[in-house]
Amino acid sequence: MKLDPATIARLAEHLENCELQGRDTPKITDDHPEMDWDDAYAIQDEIRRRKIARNARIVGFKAGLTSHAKMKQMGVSTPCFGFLADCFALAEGGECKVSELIHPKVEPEIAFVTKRALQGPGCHIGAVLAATDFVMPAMEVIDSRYRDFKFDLKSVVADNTSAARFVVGGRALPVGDVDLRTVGIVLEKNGEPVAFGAGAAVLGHPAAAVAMLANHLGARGEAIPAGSLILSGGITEAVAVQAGDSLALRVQGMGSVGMRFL
Ligand code: 0L1
Ligand code: MG
Repeated sequence: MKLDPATIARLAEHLENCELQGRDTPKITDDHPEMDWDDAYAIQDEIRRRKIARNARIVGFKAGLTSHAKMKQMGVSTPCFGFLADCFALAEGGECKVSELIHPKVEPEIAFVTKRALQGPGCHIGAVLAATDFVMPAMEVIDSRYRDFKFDLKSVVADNTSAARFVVGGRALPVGDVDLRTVGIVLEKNGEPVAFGAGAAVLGHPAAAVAMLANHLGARGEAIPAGSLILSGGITEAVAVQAGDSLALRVQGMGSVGMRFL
């Protein structure tokens, strides 16, 4: 690690305040170009610790930048991982307040809910499918705290991978009842289809993203607990939204999930 504990705590407080106050900031590597991956995840961990200290519950995890479309959109080549707190969750069909956010975008995703703990190293798609209770359609609202989306991957990891809000809905299916590689999705904005894809856009199979997450956590001495909700990553590019927009995600055989931006 290159940053001292006081700097990590200060950067975590700064980024979390930006999140809570809906204001942007230059990317933190501008002032700390020496920052390494351990520093980036330590800042994210400190944000998680701050939320838990205020009685937030950690309900799961997210994988980000798991599709080629997202990697190309963001100019990066590796996935990243973050956590999900209960305060990020929106009701199905509910409202997302744009005034609380900076520049939100929506990603169509497949959510996994685990019935058994998963821990790397050596976690693979088969282990993920065996440990999955059910899968559901999900939309993630990402909201990078970095001004004009100008960031690098370490800054993004420190910023909890732009996590802001999420909604799950539709049909909760046993994972054996759907082929997550070929399942088709349509994302609609104000009734118009704006993005299309299939599950295989996420690392060939969305469960591969969950396996990567388990291996990432295992390398840090952590696991995915039973009962976790995991967002496996955007199947398409993220779609920018503004107040007044209605978004719906339709997933073949799994129903739909929606939300409105106010
Ligand atoms: O969920 C994600 O794919 C996170 C992406 C992080 C970068 C961004 O803000 O687009
Ligand atoms: Mg995402």
